[in-house]
Amino acid sequence: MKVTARAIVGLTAAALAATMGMGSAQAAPGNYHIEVRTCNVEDAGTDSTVEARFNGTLASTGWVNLDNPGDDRERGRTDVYDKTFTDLGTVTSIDIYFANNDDSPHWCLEEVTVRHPNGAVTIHPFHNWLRQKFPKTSPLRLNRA
Ligand SMILES: [Ca+2]
Ligand SMILES: [Ca+2]
Ligand SMILES: [Ca+2]
Repeated sequence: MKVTARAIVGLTAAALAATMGMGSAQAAPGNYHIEVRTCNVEDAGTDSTVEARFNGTLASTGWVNLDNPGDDRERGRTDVYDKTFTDLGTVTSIDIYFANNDDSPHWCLEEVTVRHPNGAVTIHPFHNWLRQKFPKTSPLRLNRA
């Protein structure tokens, strides 16, 4: 009975993959929609340099500079970054490089969310302060909720 049920699940997944035109080949690069929320408390914002590395079940990105035109990471704001990555699978963690430099460096980070090309969303909460440098050799790791 168990074996039968498992076989049906397997078939369904294969049928779904075929329907979506994916097959067994690696999916093409796609858009990852990243939202970075800064807490709404005094001095939460920062002008520090922030880079991120996205680790998925299939691959990791390199370091990605999170810097839009204008002032990123201000108090109570959500910064949106659209990046094209090869298929990462499901993003399981995000590594944060934080320089702790420039104006009002200490940063209160609420969470980071990632919407995958297939529409799935992963949430990476922190709800805490970054008050020190996190170098690339020892970054802050945000696991998936
Ligand atoms: Ca800023
Ligand atoms: Ca900027
Ligand atoms: Ca600050």
